[in-house]
Amino acid sequence: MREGIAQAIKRADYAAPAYWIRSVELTFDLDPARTIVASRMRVERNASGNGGALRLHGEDIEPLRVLANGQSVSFRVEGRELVIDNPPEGDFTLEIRNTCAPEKNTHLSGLYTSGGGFFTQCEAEGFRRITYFLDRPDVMAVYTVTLRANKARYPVLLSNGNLVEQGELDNGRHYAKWHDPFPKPSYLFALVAADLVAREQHVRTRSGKDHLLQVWVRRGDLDKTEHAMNSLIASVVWDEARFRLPLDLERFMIVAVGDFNMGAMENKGLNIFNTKYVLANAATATDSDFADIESVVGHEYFHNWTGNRITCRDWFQLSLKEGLTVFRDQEFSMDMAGSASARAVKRILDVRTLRERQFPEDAGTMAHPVRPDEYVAIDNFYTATVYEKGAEVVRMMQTLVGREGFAKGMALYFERHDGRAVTCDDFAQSIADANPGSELARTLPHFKRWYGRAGTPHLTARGRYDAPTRTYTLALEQHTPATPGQAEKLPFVIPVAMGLLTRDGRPMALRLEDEPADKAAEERVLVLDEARAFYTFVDVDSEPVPSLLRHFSAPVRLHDGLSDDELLVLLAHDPDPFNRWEAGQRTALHRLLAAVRDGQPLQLDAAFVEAMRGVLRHETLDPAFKDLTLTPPTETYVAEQLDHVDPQRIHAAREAMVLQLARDLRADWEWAWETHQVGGAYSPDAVQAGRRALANPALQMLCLDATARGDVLWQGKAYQRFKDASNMTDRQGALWALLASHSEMADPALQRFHDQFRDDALVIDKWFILQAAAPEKDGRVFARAKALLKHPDFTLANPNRARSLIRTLCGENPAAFHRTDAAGYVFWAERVIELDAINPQLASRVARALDRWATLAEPYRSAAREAIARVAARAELSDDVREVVTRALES
Ligand code: B3K
Ligand code: ZN
Repeated sequence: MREGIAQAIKRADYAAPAYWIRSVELTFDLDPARTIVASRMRVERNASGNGGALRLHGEDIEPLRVLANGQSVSFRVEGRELVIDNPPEGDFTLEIRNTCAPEKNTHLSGLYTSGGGFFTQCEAEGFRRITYFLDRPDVMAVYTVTLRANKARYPVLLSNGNLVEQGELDNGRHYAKWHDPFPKPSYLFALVAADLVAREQHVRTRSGKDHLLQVWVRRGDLDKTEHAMNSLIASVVWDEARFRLPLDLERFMIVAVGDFNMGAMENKGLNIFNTKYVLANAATATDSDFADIESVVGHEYFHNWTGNRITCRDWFQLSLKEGLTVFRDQEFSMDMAGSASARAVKRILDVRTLRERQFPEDAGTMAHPVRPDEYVAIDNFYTATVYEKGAEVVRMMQTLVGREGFAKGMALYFERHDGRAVTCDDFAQSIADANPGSELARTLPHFKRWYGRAGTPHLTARGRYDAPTRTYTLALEQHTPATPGQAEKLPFVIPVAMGLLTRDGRPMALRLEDEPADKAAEERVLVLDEARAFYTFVDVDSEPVPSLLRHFSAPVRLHDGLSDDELLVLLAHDPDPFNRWEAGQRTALHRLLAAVRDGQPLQLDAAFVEAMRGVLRHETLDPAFKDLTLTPPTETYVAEQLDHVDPQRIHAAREAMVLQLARDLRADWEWAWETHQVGGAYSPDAVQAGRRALANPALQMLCLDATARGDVLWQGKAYQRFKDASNMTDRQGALWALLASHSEMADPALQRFHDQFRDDALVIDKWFILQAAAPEKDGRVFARAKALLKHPDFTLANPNRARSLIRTLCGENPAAFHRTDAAGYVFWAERVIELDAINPQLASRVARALDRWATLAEPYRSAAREAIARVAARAELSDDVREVVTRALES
């Protein structure tokens, strides 16, 4: 545990290092209790620096010996640094031997053990937990790595780059030597030593070069690697086709590990993955698991160019690689999805994530810009803002310069910066410079406010139709609320993709005054770069319904004042499927908010129910799209619309809405269930998955309605489906139907599920998630979650397992978590404290569950604050958790 409160690190203080490390040879004698690391570095003085002491980072490691140019040199350890006050003049060789203790490393940062093997995680600052180094991304070195270990226990020895040598040693040991020709920052270093097996495949890139792809897993898991391998091959092909970016390595490896803090890590040539994003087969993984694997495999692979070849100058620039790479993985998944409606489904899912995770972050105590200005613990800034909002910023650039223009901009970015550590400014400049005359080039300095300013802009739109002149004037206005440390907000550059529809749903030609008649299109992008602007459309024959912010063209909150009738026109006719979905969500949201505000039981009107029936029965809409449209906004999203949040009221309103939709559309759900069954062999493709995405919720609605009426017929059918399902999507769907309808058959089903999958950790994670996510009723879900802490399969030491129960309950089940007796907050505080002693990164993620405490209504608000204060009062806290709770209390 770190001592004292660490200082905030500020972006404005960036200075190039006084020394560079150009190459490093590492030798590891791997031992779980005491690993010896020998490092030999070529150190250069930075010509533009002042020299002085050489300060190397180091944390939780012990120095044994330090030599400079082969001579011993005096050094001291000062806090988390090893300081050499008088290094030799000129360039020199520095040799350091140190030890670390992988089996004691419960932080899972640095070198640690998992399932009997050794694994590393170095981003952001894990390398310093392995050896002393200039552990900062602008120091790029060529690595040569020798691993030595017991051969029987660790038959596979991997590191970055190419295998150059391997052989036997005394005492049952062996070694392998790896060389990575690409200079890289220390955060991309990786090693693996374990008993693993690989699925292998060769691919040929366009230049005719042959590359070896490997997916390494534990023995027994090979039958779950086909999808990851296919996803990797698809990623290689896609990046070459879309951005002309080829695989630059002879071999590319993915290794799965069961204990991992996040999803996966893009180490050069040796990606290390959470098993959750590798292992899948029809029996154990759902359609969305398959989709997630494809996107995470893509994401890490795409980092090879956006992140590894061009990396970040400092950690404030994290979105340079993360925002861009999320954008790339989103585009990849969309291109893989195929049909226009499958693409729209993906876009809707991405926007839903943004609005449910990033919007609250931007409005809460941890609000920060896409390029933050300061941090205490950098691991706290791997956030939805840096990732998802960062991706939206890149997407807006693409919108402003066009798809071709964006590809040209990427090419210029690589031409200018390949092999270097650069900034978000460098990226934006490249895209703009490749597109002179574009709206991006015109607005660039203002556009870059997206990087520097936190907070979600509110975009207000008002239209006025003037029948005599046949004109329609649209007024757009923006306003961004203050965020911590940023009171004043200047206007953002907001691309607003839009169209106009007639009241009977036909698209209108869009011609602004002063534009030639032949320019009229049915969709266009307005670029709002001031606080307010007016756009007058001519030749408008009747009062239109505006369809604004199509495809969610900017990460803003839109207030267009559309009536229910107008939204229903969009729901039925908008050519943009995103806005069609959005219109449906907004009609539902209006009703939920009205019920929450009045505190009256929610009663749906016939018009809404009929509109939903229309969607469900629609002849051409995609089933997955129907499911998204028929699913009301989540409780979290509803809460985000309110200044005083009563989570129990929101829960009651939403439950009532779902129940009425189940009841009033009973016959339609039956039709949906019967007509969307999938026969034949399982495939996770969009067509099959789409059918299941509607059939399973239909089953849930039928169970819900029947159980509420005391009829057990559908519960029986659900149980049967649960037992007989030929794939995990259907099995889990049926189990969820029983849980969500509070059926008495849920418990036997859970028991059976556990018995069947007791040896599959990822499926047992699902078992915990389902129970922690179930809709709360009379406190039963919370009570069960508490009891599950004592289940023999539960452990805080495994991040997936801890998240399955704790984060699901505290972060994703508001009605179970926010209780009038404050027991949820007590549970939260206890878990944060327990976890922090084991794994600060994980603890800090859980701590974020109370980010939005200040908008809670009483009695929740005071009780939440008290729980946060209780955590903050602890003397022993990691920087990670300390930063989160301190910021929470400052609001
Ligand atoms: N770059 C890693 C994330 C590292 C998180 C460190 N706390 C995975 C990714 O974004 O691809
Ligand atoms: Zn990433």
